[in-house]
Amino acid sequence: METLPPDHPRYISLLMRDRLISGIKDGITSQHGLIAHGRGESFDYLLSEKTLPSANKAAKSAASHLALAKNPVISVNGNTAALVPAEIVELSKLTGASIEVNLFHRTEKRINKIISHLNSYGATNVKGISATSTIPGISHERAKVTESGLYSADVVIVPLEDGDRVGAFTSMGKIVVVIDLNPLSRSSQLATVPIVDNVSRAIPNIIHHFKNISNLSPEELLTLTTTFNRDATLEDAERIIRNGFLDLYQ
Ligand code: PTJ
Repeated sequence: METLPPDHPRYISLLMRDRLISGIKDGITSQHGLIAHGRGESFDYLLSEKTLPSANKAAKSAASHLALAKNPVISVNGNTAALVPAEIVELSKLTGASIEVNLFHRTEKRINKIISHLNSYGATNVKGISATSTIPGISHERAKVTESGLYSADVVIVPLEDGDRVGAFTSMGKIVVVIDLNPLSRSSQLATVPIVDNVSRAIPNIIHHFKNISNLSPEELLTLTTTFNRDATLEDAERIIRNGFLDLYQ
């Protein structure tokens, strides 16, 4: 849109659409990304475009995993790069997590454009180009990862992921944090920590929690991760999507 009035009731939603359309024009986002976003929007609408308390707990658990991690990596695709570039860079700097570009519709050209885009927000050493390692059991392009990044990571953050790779990552013994508005997607169902929330709210929320838990001991952080109940989180989101948000207050 030429001018986006901030007082428009659907300002954030329109802003996110604008970012994706710019992402396509700039060669960052794939056209499939628009379809994926529309699917996400419909779930978000049913969640009243708000972060559920259960998703907030999941974001806190994700922050605790990041604080305990030795080699955390944030996987970035064309949608995430267009929607939340500044927030991804902030989370990476705050937590020490690497950023790795990893695409379903992979081209070297698009990877380079995404890296340049993230660099313009202050990122350095974004991985993804020399992806010479392969995730076992994955036959599509998302299998291609860097040895020092996604291959050897102990904790991975994967927004808008596909279920195959989430399953493969967990089989490799990694802690997998999935951000996906669909609690029934295979990605959400297979995640160690499913955050059923919009990536535009989930990443800032992980940042918020990471700052708040920075003075906790490793034992306290571990307790935050072990007391998190992934099944209850998924059930809660599905119940609210099926029954309506007001159900929360009954
Ligand atoms: O950039 P690429 O080539 O890696 O491609 C990225 C897309 C997103 C196109 C690709 O991964 C894809 O096709 O994804 P899917 O299989 O459509 O899955 C997208 C999932 O993310 C769906 O479950 C959506 O509900 C969810 N989703 C969409 N937008 C958001 C979202 N979840 C959180 N925040 C969003 N903004």
